Amino acid sequence: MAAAAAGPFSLREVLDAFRRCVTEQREVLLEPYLSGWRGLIRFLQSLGAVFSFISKDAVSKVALLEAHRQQHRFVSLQALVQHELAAGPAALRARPDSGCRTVLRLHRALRWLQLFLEGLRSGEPRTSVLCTDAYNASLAEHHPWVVRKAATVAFCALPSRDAFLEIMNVGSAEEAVAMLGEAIPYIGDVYGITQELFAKHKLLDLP
Ligand code: 1PZ
Repeated sequence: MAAAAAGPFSLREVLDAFRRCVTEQREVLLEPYLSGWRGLIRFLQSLGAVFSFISKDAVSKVALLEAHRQQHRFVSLQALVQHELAAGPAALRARPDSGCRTVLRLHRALRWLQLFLEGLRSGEPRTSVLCTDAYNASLAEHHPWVVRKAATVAFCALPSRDAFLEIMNVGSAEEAVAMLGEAIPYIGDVYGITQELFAKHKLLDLP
């Protein structure tokens, strides 16, 4: 962990974290989940100040979840959900700082990521188009107009596909694309398990 943080950042760390997330019992482990998010945030921060309103929100959500994880010693997402549901669904809905509503925001963003990475892999050179399409198919419906507007403006500042593959820092463009092919199913798996868990407990619309 410390060694990885000392070297130059590579998006491979994010792949490794999401790979470690899912257990044989199909539980989502919180420690690698939050590590994966920290890696994504560092990557986002390296893209420049235009994205800082996005990374700031992600940073605060990861910090809240990390505090919950440490306070209650949650190992898995399932344990967190179980714990918060024990107070009753009404109490959970009334809490603006619950782990569940916070995970739900990151969960929706993970769907964006999955779609965006699939697009990047497909070869479409216009990253802003890929990003906008992925956003409109995932997060946009959950955001008010002003956030959608700001996000769409920021997307125009995205580097080109080639530059993007390069700053991922996993080698040549071919190697970067191969890594995406490897990473997408892991991210999809985490997304799918979380979606099922939240649907089962009727948590997909937590305010
Ligand atoms: C590579 C380009 C990055 C584009 C990232 C695409 C996502 C755009 C999201 C715009 C979010 C704007 C900031 C604040 C949003 C919050 O209002 C919402 C709802 O939270 P609430 O207000 O209910 O507490 N936050 C979110 O939806 C979570 C957004 C997390 C975005 C993380 C993106 C990580 C990107 C990794 C890049 C490799």
